[in-house]
Amino acid sequence: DNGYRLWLKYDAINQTKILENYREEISSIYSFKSSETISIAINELENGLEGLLQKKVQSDPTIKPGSIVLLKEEDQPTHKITVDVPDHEHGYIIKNTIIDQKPVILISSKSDIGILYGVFNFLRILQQELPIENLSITEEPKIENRILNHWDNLDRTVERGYAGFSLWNWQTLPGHIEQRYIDYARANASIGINGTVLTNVNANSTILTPEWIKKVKALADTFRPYGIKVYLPARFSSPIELGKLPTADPLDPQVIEWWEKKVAEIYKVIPDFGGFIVKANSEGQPGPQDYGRNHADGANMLAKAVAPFNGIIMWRAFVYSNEVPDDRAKQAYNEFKPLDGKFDKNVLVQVKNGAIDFQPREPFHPLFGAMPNTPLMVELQITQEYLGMSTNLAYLATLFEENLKADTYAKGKGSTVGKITAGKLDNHSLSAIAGVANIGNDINWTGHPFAQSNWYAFGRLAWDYELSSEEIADEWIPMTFNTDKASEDSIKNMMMGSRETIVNYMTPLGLHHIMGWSHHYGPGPWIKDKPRADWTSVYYHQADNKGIGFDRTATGSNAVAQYFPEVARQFANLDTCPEEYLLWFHHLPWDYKLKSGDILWDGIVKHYYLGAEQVKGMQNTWNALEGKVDAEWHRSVKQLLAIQYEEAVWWRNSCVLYFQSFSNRPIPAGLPKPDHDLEYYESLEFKYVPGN
Ligand code: BDP
Repeated sequence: DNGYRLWLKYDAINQTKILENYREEISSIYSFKSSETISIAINELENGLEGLLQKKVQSDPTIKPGSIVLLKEEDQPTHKITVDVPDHEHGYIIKNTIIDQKPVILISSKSDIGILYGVFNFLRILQQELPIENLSITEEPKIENRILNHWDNLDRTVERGYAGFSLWNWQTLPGHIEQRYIDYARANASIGINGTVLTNVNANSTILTPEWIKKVKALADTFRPYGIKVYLPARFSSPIELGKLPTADPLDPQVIEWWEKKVAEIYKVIPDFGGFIVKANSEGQPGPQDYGRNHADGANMLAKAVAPFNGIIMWRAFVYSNEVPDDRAKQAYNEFKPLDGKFDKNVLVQVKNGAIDFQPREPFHPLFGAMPNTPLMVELQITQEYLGMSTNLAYLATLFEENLKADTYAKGKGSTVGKITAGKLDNHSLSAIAGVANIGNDINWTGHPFAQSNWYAFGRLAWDYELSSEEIADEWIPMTFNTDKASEDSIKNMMMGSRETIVNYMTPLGLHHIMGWSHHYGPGPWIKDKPRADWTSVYYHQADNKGIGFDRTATGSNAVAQYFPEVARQFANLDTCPEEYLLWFHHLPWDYKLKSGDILWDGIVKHYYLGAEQVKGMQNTWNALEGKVDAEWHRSVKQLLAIQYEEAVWWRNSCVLYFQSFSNRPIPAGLPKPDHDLEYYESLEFKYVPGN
């Protein structure tokens, strides 16, 4: 199995009793009306059931006992049934019921897409080998726009992409539709993703030229029956680059007109175009501040252009400047909070999960809860820019869950990031969530086979941010591996601990941003003296002979004050600050006493050693699964785990030796000494890292 089929494998059910039962219970597929989307749903059922049940289950124009009945709510009366379906257009029910005195499995929704989602859920139930006698499922998405952000460039390289080149073959578009595009749409629909930004936030205005819009249209047409809208990044300076205007000032009438025309041109070709994402005045990207305007001026100008077409603008809050003499972690809040309430109704502010940048662990971004009058959407990174790229096994659902469940206390207890993103805390009807895609043209889509679980998990959490990472693993594992329960359990254990393992050997106890220069691969705690201090490591760890950590309390940058008081107090106080955030918020002496009784230096070192040991543990678990999982997967993951172990040791040795040069303390007794000295680790250089 080369992994191409993702979680939609539909291999035969291996428990005979369950298989027999399913074969008895399911006879045919009935659908009252057809449409492109319903045909897709039927096709999916036919293929899925043939694989899972090892028998052909076909469409039938009459309802039979055991039919799977696909019915829009409006067609229920014709069939003399009334079954409540969710109000949400994309919600659905799956229910055992009786039609014409025949027991059937009914999948019903207000919309065709809802039915397709229901079909995928039904197949998921079978893939998990769950009972189907008493189904009574009601589902609806908690977030309206569930969007992948591709950081794909027009030359098909992918920024921070580690799974090959971009899926979008711009050369042969629009004439040639690759099967991949269809399979991509299908995989996304199976988890409820309903939007995709096709190209990089570090945008190229060429994508907005007529020739390229035709290519985008071809993709939009392909994705539409799967319920997926396309979005594009808007390069703020496009009126200059494409329109030959002297300015891109958002208040300039000519600029406004240029965007209005451009938007009308796009909608003429793609009537359901989703809208734009904008990275402005960030890391060198152009933006409204180039003309003395603010983010709201820029966002609203674009928002007005797309509003007549129901388009939205996702304006990113990932802004920071090395010219601002303040903690980078504070800057987005300082810039955006004063703009709360100043954005047009169809603007969302897109905020990364943490205030720095997709680190293995970050506290939640203080903007969550701080802008009640603006719909905020969280941006999660599915691609593993800072978590070992595609050589490390990291099940990120635990990270996503930690973030979505983080409590901002904006309106008292329970004001979670998930709730804010869903618009439920402040009653915004517009809501969205973004995940920076980890997908490329590798045969298995994601590079590391296990990275498929992160695409899956993002989709599932986008649909229901209250799901737990464990529940999601419980779905994904049986869908992906056709194996026994005990093997599933050990895979799950390995996945559930995998992100914490990486935190241990990369950035334990709240350390952050100490990776290799520019490409972000491997350790680089020694990075200093670069053109921007906020791109160095020493800026973040602040290690010296006395101690280590970034003081973000009142004695330091006071970034804690950006949180609501309950949270601010918790982080600021050493007695209550969770140790996983310790050095994020505090600069502490090397002999500071940790809860374990260890002094800080020993604690740091032990985390690094533990992390590397844990990778060994994963290797052992995986080795024991030989013969229990697909041979190709086994070989591939085994090799990757061996690389990961080397990388874990590389991280461990580099960081321990480097920090030791400040602490001047020995490595605690019983732990082996690194093989080389610090100079050696500092001299290691990597000439080729993908996605840089
Ligand atoms: C950082 C990446 C950089 C992205 C930037 C962003 O290193 O490549 O362009 O974020 O999100 O994580 O805009």
